[in-house]
Amino acid sequence: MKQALTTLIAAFAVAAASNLYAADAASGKGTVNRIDLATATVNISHEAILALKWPGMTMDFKAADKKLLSGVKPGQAVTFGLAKEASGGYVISHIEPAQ
Ligand SMILES: [Cu+2]
Repeated sequence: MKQALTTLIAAFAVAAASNLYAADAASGKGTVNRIDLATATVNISHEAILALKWPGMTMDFKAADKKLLSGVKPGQAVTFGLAKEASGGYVISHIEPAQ
């Protein structure tokens, strides 16, 4: 039991270090242009996302929860994770200022 817990903590540490959470399909980097809390939407000019074979582009992303958008602001460089929805689309699962 204790060993299982240790393994779990180690797995989280690796996930946090790689900035790719267990449920994420991909992670990306970009700059925030606009945030619309009413619709939980953020517009980002993002770099290429190789895991999804997306080129760099400017687009709206829906956040899984609008609270995720409270830690970032327009003009800021950010890193973010994308989770795949049942519908096949991608939503922001986490987003934070770039280091
Ligand atoms: Cu895009």
